[in-house]
This record gives sequence, C-alpha cells and structure tokens, in this order.
Amino acid sequence: MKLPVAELHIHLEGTLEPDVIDRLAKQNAVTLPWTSLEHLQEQYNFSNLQTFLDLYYTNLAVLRTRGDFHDVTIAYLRRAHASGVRHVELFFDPQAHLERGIELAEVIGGIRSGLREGEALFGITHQLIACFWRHAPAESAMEILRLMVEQQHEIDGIGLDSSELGYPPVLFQEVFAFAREHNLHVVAHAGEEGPPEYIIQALDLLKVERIDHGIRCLEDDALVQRLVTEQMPLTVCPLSNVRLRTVDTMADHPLKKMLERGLMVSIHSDDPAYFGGYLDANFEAVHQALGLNGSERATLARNSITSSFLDAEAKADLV
Ligand code: ES4
Ligand code: ZN
Repeated sequence: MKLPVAELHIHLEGTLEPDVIDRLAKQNAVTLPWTSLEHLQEQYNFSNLQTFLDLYYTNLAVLRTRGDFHDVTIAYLRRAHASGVRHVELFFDPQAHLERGIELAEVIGGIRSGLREGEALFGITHQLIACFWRHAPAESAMEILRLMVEQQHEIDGIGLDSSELGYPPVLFQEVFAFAREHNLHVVAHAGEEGPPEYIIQALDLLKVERIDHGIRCLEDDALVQRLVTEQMPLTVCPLSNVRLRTVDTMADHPLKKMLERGLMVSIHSDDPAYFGGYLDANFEAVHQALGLNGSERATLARNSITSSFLDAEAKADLV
C-alpha cells in the first residue's frame, strides 16, 4: 500500500510498543504493575474502550523526559514512513503528562523536535493536536488550553478523546469556542461508543472540522445525509473498532457501506501498538475482510489527504 496517505487519527501514546514500554520503564525507574514483558503482553485483550484506556494510561507513565517524547515520535514516524504516510496530524494527551508533573514545554518541545527531525529524515510533514480528556472537567481543559495559548506552545489544533459514554460534547462548548477564536483547528472523537447525538453536538456546538471515528452515524439517516452533503471528514480506525468491540468482526465493519453512501471517510490507526498494526495493517485487514477494489483503495487514500489540514497547494502535491 504505497499510495500517498495522511495519518489523521493517531495518538502518540498509542504508539508505545510493549518492548519500548519495558525498556523505558527500566531506563526511567518507573514501576508498572507488570512483572515482565510477557506479563505486559498478556494485558492486550480488551472488552470495550475503557478496558483499553486503563492499560494505555498505566503504560504511558514510562514517558518522563523531553528526550523520551522526541524518541517515540521519531520511532513512530519511521514506522509510518514504511506504510506510505506522507503527512501526519498527531494527537497527544496533555493531561496525561501534566498530572504526572511533566511540564508542557518538555512534552510539546520533545514531540515537536521529533516531528521536525522526522520531516528531515522521512519527508513527512506534520501538525500537532492536543486532545483533551472528556472524562475530566472542562475547567481542566480550559486551564491548559489558556496556558498553551498564553505561553505560545506550538500546537495546531485541539481534539477531544478518552471515555465517551456519559461525557457529551456539549460539556466542552466553551473550550472549543476559545480554541476557534485563537485560530486552532478543532476535531473531536464522537460516535465511537457514543450515540449519533454526540456527533450532532460535536458539529453544532463544537463546530468541529472533522469527526474522529463517527461510525455510529449510520444509526441516523438524516445525520448521514448531512455528513454527506457537508463532506464532513470521518477518521475511521478499523482495527481499533474490532479490538474495542464496537464492531463484532472485520467482516461486519461498516467502512464499505460508509464509502458507498458517499461519506468522506478515510482509514487510520488510532493506537497501533495496542490494536494490532499501523496504517498498512489497517488497509490490509479491511481489504482481506471486505475486498476493497482499486478505486475504493484510491478513494480512501485520497480522502485522507482531502481531510487533512494541509493547504490546497500541499494537498495538490500529494494526490
Ligand atoms: C483512544 Cl481509541 C480511543 N478512543 C478515545 N480516546 C482515546 N485515547 C486514545 N485512544
Ligand atoms: Zn482515537
């Protein structure tokens, strides 16, 4: 799969492979609940989003220094390059690091220097998106966003992630208004485990430019029509959906149906170290189960570029 693609739904903390977690834990003297690499590897069976998040939040404690953030960013870009990624819009969870006493400058400085070095090494262009936790109070997101703006930390946009059910987008209306006023891009996870109503709120109240996941839109015909008319990008993550059991098997995945209905869908990898693979593995798994033809593969790749925050000229260079 070497068509040019943009990776638009990737959490940096979800690229930590078990061997890297094990190595960084030793290097940084961080104690995790796992007694060995094998014990850690036994933890990767998830029954829903929350059981995954519990493991992901535990393991990211191994990230301590600016150098760690730099190194894991480069390691991800090296792997992405091998799957044909030409542009990445990378998510990170600022609250996960601030609550452990790691400063924003360390986190963002490390990731940014990794992205710059990755661009020089692999030619992958980048943007950086800070995702706020929906399970935490909106006041926490607002406080951090204000700091990012006041201290001029280099972020290109904000997103919304973590546990979805019970945390509707409406809670974050002011945070997103503030971000838009400061010319930041805005995206949100919605319709992964949550109902179509959460997608509608993300559109109407947060005024997002993309929906992350969005697969439950198919339960609401009027919403599908609207998403088609607006050509609203949906960043779909097939292996994630199967591993978190939002769909039963890959053969049941609605991706092909979404394409047929004319939705602006593209394929992404979410947390590749946890869900069984990077962008190429996601394409391959979908192709194996649903049999994408050449034109569908080309549409998915092109949609990823169209849905990115690159300017028109940079998009034209890639398609
Ligand atoms: C996530 Cl798969 C997924 N959903 C919501 N929040 C997340 N954070 C990291 N991965
Ligand atoms: Zn995600």
